[in-house]
Amino acid sequence: PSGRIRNTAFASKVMSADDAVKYIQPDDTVAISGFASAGTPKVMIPALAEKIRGARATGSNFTINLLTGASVSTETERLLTEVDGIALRMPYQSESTARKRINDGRMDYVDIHLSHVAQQVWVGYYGQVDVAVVEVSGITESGELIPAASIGNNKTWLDVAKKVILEVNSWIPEAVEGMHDIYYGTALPPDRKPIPLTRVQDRIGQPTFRIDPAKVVAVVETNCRDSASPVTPPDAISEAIAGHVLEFFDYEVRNGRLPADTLLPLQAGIGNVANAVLGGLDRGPYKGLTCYSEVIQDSMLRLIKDGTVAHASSTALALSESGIEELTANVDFYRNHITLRPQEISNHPEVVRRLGVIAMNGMLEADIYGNVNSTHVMGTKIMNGIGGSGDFARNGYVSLFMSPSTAKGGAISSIVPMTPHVDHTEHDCQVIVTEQGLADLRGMSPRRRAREIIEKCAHPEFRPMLNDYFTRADAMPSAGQTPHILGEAFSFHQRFMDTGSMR
Ligand code: 0RQ
Repeated sequence: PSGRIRNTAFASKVMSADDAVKYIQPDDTVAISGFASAGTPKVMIPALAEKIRGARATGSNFTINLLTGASVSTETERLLTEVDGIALRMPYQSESTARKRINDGRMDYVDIHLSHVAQQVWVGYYGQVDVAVVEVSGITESGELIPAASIGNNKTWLDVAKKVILEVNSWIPEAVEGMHDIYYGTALPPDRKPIPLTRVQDRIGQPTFRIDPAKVVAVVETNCRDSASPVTPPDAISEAIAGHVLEFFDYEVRNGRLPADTLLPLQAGIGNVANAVLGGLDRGPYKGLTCYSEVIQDSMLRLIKDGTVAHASSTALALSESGIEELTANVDFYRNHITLRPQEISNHPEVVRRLGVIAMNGMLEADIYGNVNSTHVMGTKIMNGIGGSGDFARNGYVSLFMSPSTAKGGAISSIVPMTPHVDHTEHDCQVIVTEQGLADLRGMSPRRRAREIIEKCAHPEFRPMLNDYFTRADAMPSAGQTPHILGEAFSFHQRFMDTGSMR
């Protein structure tokens, strides 16, 4: 065994992935590490996909239920999906092969708030977890596990699984030790206690996972790069959205609702818009900002390096190749500015509310009243999943949703009369931003929200159609508090389905 396994009880369990895979059986519920591109097991999944392929070749049906932190590496999603190896997937995916299987009705997918996963598994909504496969960066002399580049639900998986297979990845710099904060104070009601985290940089747990060595059936050694999260440079639309958001921060500071230099802890979703917003922060007057989010993208490393951000808390790193290089070359520096936590803490409603997080998430579409659809294209086909957006949006100090005003080359308006699927209700969404402008909905009744959203956020091509819909709905005797023409509320979507355009 390599020097990464400093405990003899674990060293005696070292074996190859091909041997370890015997511990995974058909119909098992398998919980794996991995959150965004970081920390997915590297060799057990290919071995499992091969085992499933072999079983299928002999005519037997071999599927597992797969529980993860969030999305896992693209290769992992593909390998298991292509052999039809997954019966049920929970809680998040963002990969085209898996997405297609789900939308074809060939894979069950349960889409839940990321902060809920641990508790729901603890109380048994997903039955017994048979096997956990968890990547770590080392095992200490006393038999505790040093985490890798993401935490996700690993603490829960290690606690609840009947059997545990560890992948010890020596590619991860040893100096990550100490970047993690694993909180062991969570309990189920009625014994739940307040989570003692009052500042982003607080450490409330320990740097390692505890594990009952008797459950560990195999230890597999690897030396594999984490997969990378590609980032493309922000385009004009993302830059415009970012510009509106940064102006909003200035406005809030001028109105005394946000501290001038440091604002409040920021959460930014994944994707180019979020990256553009974060990327724009170092052009502003800010110093010593904090972030309380679920992933750390490349733009964050730059902000930490130049002092714009003092501390970032998340559950995973989601870096590009060059981001991975930067972090690995300077782990000792970043370790003092980054804390990785279990996702039930990084996304915890209690902590998000206490810290006053500024929540900024992407959306597919919003309706004229501010209900937001983040997950279902045309109301039926899943895109990715709700992820952590709901954890932050409902509980944040102020909650922004951002999107280009159109999609698919202008054929789709992302402002519609009524969203055919709702992830975030009008009550969870205070600000909507597109490249057209920013609608500040705080303190507004539904009618005023509709006028504000149409005027500030809708694309000029769609504005007259939306105004026409709202004006006619508002004139109906049945208009009520939130006017709608029910037979027409989804007419934009229907027109797209029929003609390929909402126009
Ligand atoms: O599809 O690439 O096939 O053209 O949706 O759209 O504009 O690239 O936006 O990457 O920011 O993703 C909501 C999906 C936005 C994301 C969503 C099509 C569009 C394109 C992507 P193509 P963009 P983004 C946790 C944060 C939920 C989870 C979450 C998401 C593709 O933000 O998954 O928030 N959110 N996690 O063409 C049909 C529309 C569309 C549309 C866009 N109205 N109808 N298709 N698309 N709008 C919190 C953290 O802390 C990380």
